[in-house]
Amino acid sequence: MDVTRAAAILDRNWLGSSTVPSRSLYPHQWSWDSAFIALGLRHLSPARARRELRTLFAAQWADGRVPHIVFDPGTPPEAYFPGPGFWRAGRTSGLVQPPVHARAVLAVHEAEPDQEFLAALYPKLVAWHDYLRTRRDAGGRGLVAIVHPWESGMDNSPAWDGPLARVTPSTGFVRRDLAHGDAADRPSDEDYGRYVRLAADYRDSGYRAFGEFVVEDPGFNALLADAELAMAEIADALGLPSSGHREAAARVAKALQETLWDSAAGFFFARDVRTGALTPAYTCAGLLPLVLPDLGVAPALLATATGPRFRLGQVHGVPSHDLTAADFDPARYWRGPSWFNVGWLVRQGLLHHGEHALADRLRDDLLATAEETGFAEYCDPFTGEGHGTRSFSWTAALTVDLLA
Ligand code: 9YW
Repeated sequence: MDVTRAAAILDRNWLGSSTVPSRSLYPHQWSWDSAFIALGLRHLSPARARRELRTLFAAQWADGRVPHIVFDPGTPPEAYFPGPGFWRAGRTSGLVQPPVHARAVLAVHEAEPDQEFLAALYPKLVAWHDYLRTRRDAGGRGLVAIVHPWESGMDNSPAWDGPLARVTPSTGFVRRDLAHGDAADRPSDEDYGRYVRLAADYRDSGYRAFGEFVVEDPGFNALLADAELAMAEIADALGLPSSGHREAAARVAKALQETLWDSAAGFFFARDVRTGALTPAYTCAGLLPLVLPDLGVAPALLATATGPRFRLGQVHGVPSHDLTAADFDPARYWRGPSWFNVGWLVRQGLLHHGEHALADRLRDDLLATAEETGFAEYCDPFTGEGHGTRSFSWTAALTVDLLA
């Protein structure tokens, strides 16, 4: 495959200072999407990759949070729900998404060194991670808690079913997503009602209070630890002390292994902070700690990844949910299908842990599936059939990165 088709998608989805995940379904800028998009753009136009990240960080809040959506002023408000009128936070939402940005900033700099860019983004990344560390440690275990399923980036993950069950769904709103996506591929109405209720409650607390959904997600926290490792490299490149970042990464990695690792299961589970219990679902978020090079439990986690629950290397991509679970659904969003960003992250992890043959197989599969599905949002792990929207930006961008 050559990069032409993927590059054309990124061109079509470019708004002038940022990229939409999808022209139809997601017509604004999303936080972690922009980081993945920048990883691809850096090979096509480093200047555009820098612009993508600068635009996102221009919308950073005074408290350091990087909002999960930055609304495009040129797009009609009714194009996406919940839009700016719902959030009442200027041109952004008030939630966050996984902190993959430091890794992206570093990678963009490596593609084309730019000290000015790095120096401008570094303090913003420090403030972002400080916000997570100081304002989100709801459980007091040195881990970040998310306050909404959207914050995980894996909206309807089965790991959220328990904590979400406490939330009374909102009604009386109109879903815009169903106009652009097959209802069988999207979250259910009931889940969507709960998302809206949680977001409204959080908004009404001034985006401060921990509500009914408070969860320590292994994926989010592993990506924060990895981001701190990237920060150490950024600090080195800027000639600044970097040891604080390495220690921060080690602290999060230690807390992950001490509090979310289940050695009998060989897996990382999310913790429901309200009950204190681990949520029992094996989801792809529990595989993301593989991105950490010093992960002591990596051999056991790799055994789970290649075992019957995820069958890494034998199915398409990395299934978002346990293939053996009764509620595994190969088409519905984060309840089974394989997503390309997770595949890309797990491939990084395989490389860190010396699994080169498996990493190559995963790469070849991701590239073939991306092309065959028209750069779908996600795919059926068994058949490779595309689901969700097509011409999806991070699928295209990560294809570009894998081809580089
Ligand atoms: C939604 C934009 C976002 C991603 C998330 C994904 C989805 C938004 O789309 O959430 O409307 O459900 O779950 O990870 O950032 O691509």
